[in-house]
Amino acid sequence: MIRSAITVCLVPESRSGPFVFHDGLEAGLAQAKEHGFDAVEIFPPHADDLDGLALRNQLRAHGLQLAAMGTGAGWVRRKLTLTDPDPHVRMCARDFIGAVIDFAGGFGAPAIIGSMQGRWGGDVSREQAFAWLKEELDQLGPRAHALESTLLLEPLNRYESNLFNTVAETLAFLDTLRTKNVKLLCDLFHMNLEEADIAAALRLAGPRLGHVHFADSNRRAIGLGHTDVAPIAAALKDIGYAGYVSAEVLPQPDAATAARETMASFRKWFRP
Ligand code: LER
Ligand code: MN
Repeated sequence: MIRSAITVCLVPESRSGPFVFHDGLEAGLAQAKEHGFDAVEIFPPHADDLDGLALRNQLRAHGLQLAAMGTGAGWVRRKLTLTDPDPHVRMCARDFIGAVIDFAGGFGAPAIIGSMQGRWGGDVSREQAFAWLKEELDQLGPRAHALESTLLLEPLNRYESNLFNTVAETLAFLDTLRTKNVKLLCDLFHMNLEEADIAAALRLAGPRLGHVHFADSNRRAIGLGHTDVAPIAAALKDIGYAGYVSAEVLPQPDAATAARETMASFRKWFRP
């Protein structure tokens, strides 16, 4: 069964980012529950800034699950990436992501590698960037596996990364890894920019799809842009997708409307 999730951002520097709730953990959980979501996706400054026991109690009190946890604050706050030419920076990026893997894994949730993948260019050749990313993911994938969790790799649009922009390119890269524990995160906003056919790309991902960012063409809540959702919902059902569709969207026109519209679309397409 496909389940619903919504984003809670705890990073002040990402206030203008594509996250619905920005008013702290407790308020975010309460609002997620109020709007009927099954789970939250949390974007923390660092895993160490979270209290695992407190989060467990808060999630339980609201009847919510942890869907996934982002690692992008490592880039936003410290400019860490897994493909930086400086080996110390790559090591810090690995540590940052590793801490999120360990924390989220305790909740049965995956960590997300989006902007922490970085990009090639300047002194870093395309081949070198892929080699470094492979090296790092072959360490981080087993770390998630040890916690019976997975790691999520998210293809971004061309303005955010030049490593891979499409599902097909990302799958080809995943095939080169030793670890089989890295799954694909498909963000419908990025896919709207990069894929010729979003539904066909989701079908190509098939069982390797681990998470979906449920965003419309303009990165607003699904229903507030021009994405044709019918073939996307049909593809997710046909491939037997049983993960989350998570609202990683701008809080526009406001957070409550974004949450309400997302939930209305979720019920329309996945709970008719
Ligand atoms: C992260 O999930 C993402 O989609 C990137 O665009 C970073 O904001
Ligand atoms: Mn995303």
